[in-house]
Amino acid sequence: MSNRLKVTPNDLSAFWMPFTANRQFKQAPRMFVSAKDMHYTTSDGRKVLDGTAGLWCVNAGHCRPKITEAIQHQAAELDYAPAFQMGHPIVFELANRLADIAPKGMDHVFFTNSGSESVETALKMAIAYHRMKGEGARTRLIGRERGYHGVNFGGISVGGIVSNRKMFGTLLGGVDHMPHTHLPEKNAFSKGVPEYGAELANELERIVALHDASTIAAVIVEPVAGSTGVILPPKGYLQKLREICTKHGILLIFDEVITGFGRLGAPFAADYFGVTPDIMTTAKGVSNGVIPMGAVFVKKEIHDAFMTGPEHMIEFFHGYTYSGNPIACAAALGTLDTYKEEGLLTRGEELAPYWEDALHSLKGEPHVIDIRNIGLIGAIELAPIAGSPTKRAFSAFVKAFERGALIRTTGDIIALSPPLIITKGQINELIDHVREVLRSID
Ligand code: PXG
Ligand code: PLP
Repeated sequence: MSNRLKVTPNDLSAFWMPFTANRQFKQAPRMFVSAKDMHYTTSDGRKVLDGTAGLWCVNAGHCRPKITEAIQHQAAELDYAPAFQMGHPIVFELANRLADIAPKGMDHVFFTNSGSESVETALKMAIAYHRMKGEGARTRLIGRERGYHGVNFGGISVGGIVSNRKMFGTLLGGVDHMPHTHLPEKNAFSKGVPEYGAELANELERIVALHDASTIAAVIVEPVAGSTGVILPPKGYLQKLREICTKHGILLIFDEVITGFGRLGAPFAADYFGVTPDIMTTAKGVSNGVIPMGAVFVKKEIHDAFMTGPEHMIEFFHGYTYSGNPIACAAALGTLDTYKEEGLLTRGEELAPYWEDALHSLKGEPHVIDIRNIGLIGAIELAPIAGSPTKRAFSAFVKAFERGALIRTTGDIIALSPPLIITKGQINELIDHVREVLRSID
């Protein structure tokens, strides 16, 4: 047995775990020690089917050879190069490769190391862009209730998840929120995008009327909200948002950290919905989650607005030590190669109907009050235990792990988002685990 398998609870105190019930976890740890394709292996040697692609990021599956080899090779050749005022070849190659698969017109890429950093980058770009164009009063940012845009101050300010905000003071000023689009009384058990709610986009007009368009820099939304429990855009909603933004000169930012790189069965949600934003934030699937990386895609017009002034001057005072880190770039190139060879950026399209049927077969199982799906995303909403919200879903999570499936829960919602290499047989297996779990919990 290797040393990694000998971790005991006594070793667990130093690491303050992110978004985790630390005390509970450390009493009954759940450890993964290796992974391959669709499965993790636990410290007690059990195989666990990955129903969540890690945290929505391992789109090509685990320990894929092209990615591993690319990282190994790069680590031995050029480990790090300064990100500011210096370059290295593969960061340019990667930017071009990404621009090639991006929605038409989104042809410039700024690298970050996470979704949270991509969001901060996009918000700063939006405000600075307007200033570069002589509209320096456009500083307001509009987000949405229940939105998740990472955990940094800009992201939680435009985000709309109460527990991610309430402990952290006054946040950014000048931020408003549109209502979310979760309407279970009208849309419960919808297959794919729901019928009702497109008119909620008109709330943006109300906010514009309140502040005047000349003060608003950008609107940021997740095309499909993931973290908050999978909230889909009603039919026509995103198109409406696009129209209103265009009409008022407001930039539209799609936060595609989850929806990017094939999750919906198209390369990006912008492709899936036929709506092109002005800025698109990504992370996760760009490098298959293997090495931290994020990428912000921007339209030429936005990029070019910065390319003025004396040529020796820095145009955008922003960037990270690890922006375009060579090993992260190698991982991303290996990831793009794998996506291409296996058609993964569109594989979800073929599988989506099968996935939809499998998920909706859970209708009628104990506790289930709604089922939602799109591409290779699914959500099963459970009735909360009276007085103990989140407890029921958390027991489902633990039971599923014990049975051999990794699922994700947020509130009382089970979210599923398997690697895009999942087979039909594995879809059945995953859904059967969930079915048995629902039948076994209180
Ligand atoms: N924007 C969106 C839309 C996201 O989903 C982020 C930004 C932040 O990315 P980083 O890389 O900073 O975590 C995210 C991340 C979950 C879950 O289970 C979702 C995320 C992260 C961790 C867990 O729902 N989304
Ligand atoms: N804090 C200090 C003291 C730093 O010197 C730097 C970067 O040089 C940062 C924070 C930002 O780090 P990063 O570029 O990795 O985001």
